[in-house]
Amino acid sequence: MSLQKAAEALKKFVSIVDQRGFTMHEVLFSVFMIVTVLLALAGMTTTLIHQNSMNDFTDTAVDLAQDKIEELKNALSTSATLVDANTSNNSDLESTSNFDYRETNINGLGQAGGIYTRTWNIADNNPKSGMKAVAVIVTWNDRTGSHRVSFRTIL
Ligand SMILES: [Ca+2]
Repeated sequence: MSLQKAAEALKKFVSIVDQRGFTMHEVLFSVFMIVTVLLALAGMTTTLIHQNSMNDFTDTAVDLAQDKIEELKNALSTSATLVDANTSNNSDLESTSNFDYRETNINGLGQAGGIYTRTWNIADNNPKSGMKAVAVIVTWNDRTGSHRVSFRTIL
């Protein structure tokens, strides 16, 4: 088949398709399929945005807890920040209601104006004499509920 004949055949085919067009059923089905795919993509996008937001909150909370642990590790053993200020919580260092120290409404930098609460509890002579068990708990609320991260260390 020469190139000219192929071009003529293609023109004829296009002409037939142009004259026939699409039926209403074909158009409606196509629109339905496009809308279905777009709605599915929109739902997945919303889920991804929520998950990404949640990950950001958790990352910030972990940073806040690690910052406090580093601060306490770098403090001298005689520092006021390492005093076991509340001995009644020493058997439950994960408690956020019966605490040694607390900072409320802090942001990711530990400054006022955020959604996080950072609590840290200290138990003297735990697990051995002269040691301090420390728990740092960061909590926050967002539209999905209440969340917390906690870390423990021994100084
Ligand atoms: Ca304590």
